[in-house]
Amino acid sequence: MTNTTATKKPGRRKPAKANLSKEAKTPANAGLTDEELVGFYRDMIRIRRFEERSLRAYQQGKIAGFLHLYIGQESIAVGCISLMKENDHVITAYRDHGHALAVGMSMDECMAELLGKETGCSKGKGGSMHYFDPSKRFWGGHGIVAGQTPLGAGLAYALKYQEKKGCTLCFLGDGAINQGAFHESLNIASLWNLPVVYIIENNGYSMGTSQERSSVHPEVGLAARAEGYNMNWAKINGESIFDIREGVKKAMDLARSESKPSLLEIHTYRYQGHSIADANHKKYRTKEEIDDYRKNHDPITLYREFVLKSKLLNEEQVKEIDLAAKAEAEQSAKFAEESGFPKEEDIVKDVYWEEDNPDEKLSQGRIFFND
Ligand SMILES: Cc1ncc(C[n+]2csc(CCOP(=O)(O)OP(=O)(O)O)c2C)c(N)n1
Ligand SMILES: [Mg+2]
Repeated sequence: MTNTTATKKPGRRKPAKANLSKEAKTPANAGLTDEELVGFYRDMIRIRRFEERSLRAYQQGKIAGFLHLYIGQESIAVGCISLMKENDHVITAYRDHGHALAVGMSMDECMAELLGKETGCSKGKGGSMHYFDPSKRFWGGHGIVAGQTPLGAGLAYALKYQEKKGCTLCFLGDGAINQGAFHESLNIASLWNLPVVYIIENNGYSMGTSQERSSVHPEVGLAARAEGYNMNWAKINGESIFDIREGVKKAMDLARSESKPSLLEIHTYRYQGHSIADANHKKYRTKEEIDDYRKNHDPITLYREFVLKSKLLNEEQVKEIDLAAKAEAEQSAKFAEESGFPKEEDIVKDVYWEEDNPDEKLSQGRIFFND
């Protein structure tokens, strides 16, 4: 058998440099109000400042367990979630702080969750990887790589079953794309025409493994795997919030109007290690690579240049937004520290819905061993 691809190593291609002034005029963005445009800046900065403060809390020994930071990827959560309407849902993996703040969860409840406090969004029992807020149609925060992808298909199935015009945004990392559950989800989503938009946040690494070393990568990109499932796909430059909105809106419209799924790949980068416990992240990538992204491709820096250039904000106002985000993050750390830990007797509460609602129990099985 001749293998024509063996010598090719296309790897992860960096997309062309973003031109935000031009991209702001594309159909998904042209109608945005000044308030909305400024709001994107505020939302991205709030996520970054919240996470920087959470990093400090971790270093101070206040957070137990994992802390996966989203710093560098903020444009994706903010851009995609800004397109959500009333019947749309969102679900993601463990790198979930950005998505949670973007759907409108408060810094207080998010920081308290990191510290394991009862005022946290998951009552202190979920931690960094398991933020939830069903009232905002935010279904987590999942620690099993690709575990959220069949759930994303299920949320979309529910929409279709209930004949609601909506869609589900299901985020995953580039490392999740080789999981069997993900491929089963793509198959069933396409076979049953489910309104789900799968969004690969391609930050180039799965823990310490570069994407080139873990995934067969067609020249056109990872999302092209959707071809095998007869599914719509696209590759998007994550350094531009406008490019993100333009590409994602098309997929969301397709899901809402024709109940068709999509697979999108958004190129991005994480500056921190896989988690804060990943102290060796400069060993599997170069300092130059990190510096290049920070200097030339950072989505917040590029967006700040855009708002200044288009005179939406002046330097002073930009600084004010930043200071307000820092103050809010600081206040959330205080709130979290002053909150109490969950009570011992509540340990099995909120674990199984049926345990907390025995009168509405549908199943007959035993829930706990000592029942
Ligand atoms: C099924 C499963 N296998 C392995 C792990 C351990 N693990 C946690 S995160 C991770 C890497 C995932 O990388 P990626 O999907 O690119 O997401 P990113 O961390 O870059 O956001 C691995 C292998 C896990 N949590 N679940
Ligand atoms: Mg990754």
